Amino acid sequence: MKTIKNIIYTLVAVLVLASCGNTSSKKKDSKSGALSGNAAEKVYVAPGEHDEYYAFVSGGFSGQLAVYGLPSARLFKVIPVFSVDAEKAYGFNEETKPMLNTSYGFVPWDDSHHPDISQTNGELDGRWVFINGNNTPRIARISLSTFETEEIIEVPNSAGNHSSSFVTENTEYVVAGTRFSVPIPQKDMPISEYKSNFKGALSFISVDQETGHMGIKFQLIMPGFDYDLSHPGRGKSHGWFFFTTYNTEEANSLLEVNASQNDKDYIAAVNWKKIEEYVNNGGGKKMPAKYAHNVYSDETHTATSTMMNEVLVVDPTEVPGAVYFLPTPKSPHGCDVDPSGEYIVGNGKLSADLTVHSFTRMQEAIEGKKFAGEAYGIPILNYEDVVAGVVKQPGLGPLHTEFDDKGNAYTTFFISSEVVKWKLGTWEVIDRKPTYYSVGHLMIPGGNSRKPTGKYLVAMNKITKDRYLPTGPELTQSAQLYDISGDKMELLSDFPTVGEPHYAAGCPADLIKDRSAKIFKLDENKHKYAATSESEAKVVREGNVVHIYMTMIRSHFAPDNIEGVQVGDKVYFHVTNLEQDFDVPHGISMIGANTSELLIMPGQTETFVWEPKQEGVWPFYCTDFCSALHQEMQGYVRVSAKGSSVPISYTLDGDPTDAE
Ligand SMILES: [Cu+2]
Repeated sequence: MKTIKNIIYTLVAVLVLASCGNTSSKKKDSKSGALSGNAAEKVYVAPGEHDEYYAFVSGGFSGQLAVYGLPSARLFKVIPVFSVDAEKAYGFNEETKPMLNTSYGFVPWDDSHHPDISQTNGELDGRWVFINGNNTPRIARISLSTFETEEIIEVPNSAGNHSSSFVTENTEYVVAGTRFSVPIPQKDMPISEYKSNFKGALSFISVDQETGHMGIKFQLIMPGFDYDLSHPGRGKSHGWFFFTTYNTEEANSLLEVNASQNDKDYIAAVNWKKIEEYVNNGGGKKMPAKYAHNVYSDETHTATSTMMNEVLVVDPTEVPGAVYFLPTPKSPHGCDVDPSGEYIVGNGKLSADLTVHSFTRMQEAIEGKKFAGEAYGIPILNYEDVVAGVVKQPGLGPLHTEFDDKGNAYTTFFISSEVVKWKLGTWEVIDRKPTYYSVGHLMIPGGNSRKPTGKYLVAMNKITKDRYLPTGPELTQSAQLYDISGDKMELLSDFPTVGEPHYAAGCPADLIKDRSAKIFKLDENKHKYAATSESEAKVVREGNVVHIYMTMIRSHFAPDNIEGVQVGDKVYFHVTNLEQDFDVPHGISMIGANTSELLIMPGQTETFVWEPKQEGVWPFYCTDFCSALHQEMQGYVRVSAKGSSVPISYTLDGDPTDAE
C-alpha cells in the first residue's frame, strides 16, 4: 500500500514539474517563435476552399459530436446525439424526442466519448459514425449522408459504457464494454459483496449492412473487472476483439489505491467469431433486460422508440477457446491495434514502459496450451509468451496510441504532457513533442484502420491554462494539430472545441463530401402530418387538440392567420418546408412555446407543441434568415377563452378559409 502511495505522490510531483517545464519552454519558444515559419501556411484554407479531412470530435460531457475540417480546424456543425440541442430542436421537437428515450425514461443529456467511422475490409468507408453514451449506456449511429443521428440503442447490464463504440473490420459489429461491473441482473445487495458477484458485460451489437440498423447479438458476461477501452483485431487478427481491464483486484472502494495492487492487469482477447458461431448454433441464454431501441426514419422524419425485453447472454467458460487474458502492466488504459493486426498496444497508466503484445505469439501460446493460470475459468497466458516488445521509458502516464502509414506509432502521455513517436518492431523512440497540457486521446485520420493516413495528428488536451484569452474560471476546451508527414512532428495550431474533445475520428473529405445529402425530397416525405403543398395546409380540431398542417416557402407560412384556438388547447404545429433548393432552411418560433426554434430543412416536416395560457392574438415568425423578405415571414394565432364560440378558421393565400 505504501509503495503505491509513493508512486502516486511521485507521479503528482512529476506532473507539477512537467507543467512548469512546459510553461517555461513555451515562454522561451514565444520569444523565438513557437512555430516554424510556414506553420500558418500549412493550416490556411483560403475562403471558399475546402479542407482535406473531416474530423468528428466528440463533445465529451456535452453529449454531442462536432464536425471540423482539417487542417483549418474550422467548426462546421455540432451534431446532436445524446443531448437536447437548442440550435436544431433535437430532443425538443416531437419527431426527435423518442431518440432520447431509455429504460430510465427520457434522458436528455449524456457524456459522449469515442466516435468510430464504419469500415469495409478494414478501411474507413464513410457510411456512418458511431459514438457511445457513457453515463446511461447507449450507442448511437449517425448518417454521414444527412449528418444526423439515425439510431440510438441502449446497452443493458452495463454502466459507464466506456470501452465503446468501436467497429469490427467490416462493421459486422459495433462493440461496447462496461467500465463499471454491476450485479447482473441488477438487484439490491451489499456493495461489500462486489468481489466475484458483480459482472462485466461486453456487448456485441450487430449492424445491418443495408440499413445500418443495430441489434444486440450477444453480451459476454465477464468477471467483475473494469473494462476500460477496446479495439478490434484487423487483417490477421480479424475476428478478435481486445479489451483493457483494470481493477482486476475487484476492489469496490478507494480504487486509486486498491485497484493498483496487482503488478499486472489484463487485456482480454475475445474471439468473437467463435462466440458468434456458438450463438448461431443456439448457444447462450436469453435473460430479461429492458432497453430502448430508437430509430429515426428519413422518410417519416420521425423517430420511434421500442422497449426491448430480453438479451442473449453468453458465459465465456461455456465457449472454450473464445476468451483469454494477456497480462499487461499496470492498470492499462488504451488498447490499440496496429494497421497489420499483429500488435496490440496496452498503455499501462502506472507503468514506466509501453507493452506491445504479439497476435502471432498469442496464437502460438494458445496452441501450445501454455497457461499461467486462470481467472474465473478464463485461461491466463504467460506475459513472456505473448509480449512482442517493450518501448522503454518513453514518458509518464501513457494513455492512447494511434498509427501512421509508415510503420510508426504515436502515444500520448498524460503526466509528461507529450506525444511520443516510436517505431513498430524496433520499439525505439523517434521523436517527442510537448502538448499544452495533459493530453488524453490523439487522432490520426484512419489511425484505427488498416489504412491510416500520415499527414496530421490531433492531440486532444484536458487542460488549457494559458493558450487562449481567459474567459473566467472556465476556459475553452482545446485540441492541437501536428504535421506528422516528416521524421519530426511539427505543431501547427491550437484550436478550441465545443465541449470536451474526448476523442475523434477522421477521414479524407473525399470519402464523404460527394455523398452528403442536399435536400429531402418532398415527394418522398411520409410524415404523418406533412402538408406537401399549400393546398394541403389546414387546421383540424380534435377535442382540445388542434393540429396545424403548415407549410413554409420563401417568404410566407400557410396558413398564416389562425383563429378559433382556445386557452387550454394543445396546439401541434406540424411544419413542412416546401423548398426543394439546396441550403434554404426555414425556422419557426411561437411566442410562449417551450420550443424556439425548429430549424427545418428543405422537404422536411417538424412539429412543436404550444399550449396557450392567455387569450389574445399571438405572433409566430421564421427564425432562419431565408430571403430579403424574411422579416415579412410571420403570422398570428387568435386565442379565445375556453368554450368560446369562435370557430376554427385560417387564411390561405390571403383568403379566409373555414375548417372542414
Ligand atoms: Cu424563412
